[in-house]
Amino acid sequence: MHCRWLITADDGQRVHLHYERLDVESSSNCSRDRLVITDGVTGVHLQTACGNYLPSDVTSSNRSLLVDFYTNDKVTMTGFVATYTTRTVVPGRYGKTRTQIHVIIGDHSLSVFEGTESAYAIKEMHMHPKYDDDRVDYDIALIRIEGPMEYRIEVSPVCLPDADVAAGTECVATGWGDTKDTGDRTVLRQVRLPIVNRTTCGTDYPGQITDVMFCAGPREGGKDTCQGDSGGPLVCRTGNGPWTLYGLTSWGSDGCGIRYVLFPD
Ligand SMILES: [Ca+2]
Repeated sequence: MHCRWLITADDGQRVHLHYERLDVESSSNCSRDRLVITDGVTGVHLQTACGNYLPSDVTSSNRSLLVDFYTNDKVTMTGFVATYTTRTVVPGRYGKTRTQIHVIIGDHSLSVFEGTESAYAIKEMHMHPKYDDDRVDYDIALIRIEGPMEYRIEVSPVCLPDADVAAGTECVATGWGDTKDTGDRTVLRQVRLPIVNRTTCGTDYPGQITDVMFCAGPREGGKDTCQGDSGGPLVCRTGNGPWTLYGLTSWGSDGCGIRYVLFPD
């Protein structure tokens, strides 16, 4: 059996779905009975749910939300109860508003549904109050997601530093950004980048490196983050210590793999 509901809000509004109960046959990758939520306008997959765990709330990124319920005739459960509300979009300074984006955790391949992905609506977004568009200072924002996040093998927290990372330390940047045809960008990729001495970086980027930035990457180029990697993490560890988040991919020279990439300090 396949049931479909298309929920459409007025122009400029978003559909917010909240679950009261879920009681659907549990299977790996939800391959049997399942509830599938997609954005009604773009067709972007937002959530697949089965079993008894209450999924997180989900919000459409446009004015409509598509709810598909699939069930075979093998195991019969009581189904699901969900309610929806419509929300007005408040334009933000982020280019996109809070309700136009969602956070996906536990993903690896963007082209394959691996069953490890979970989508979250966004409760709050805070740009750094000192963000400077010209100098690209404080290029960082904080996002609070709706609902609790469960840690598991694909999803774990990262430590935050209490001191600067030393120049020369080999760190790791990750992302789904442009690979300039060096590999498949639909799969999460990583690159090792050494932290660059601040004076060296200031010499190579005269007048552009402020006190709240640092650089990473080999001076000769060849290894870099690229368009689409921005906002992704740069993590470092000392010895066998915990991986710690020191920066986020911010900006670099025109083109990729030419010189260092800059991170907010
Ligand atoms: Ca995937």
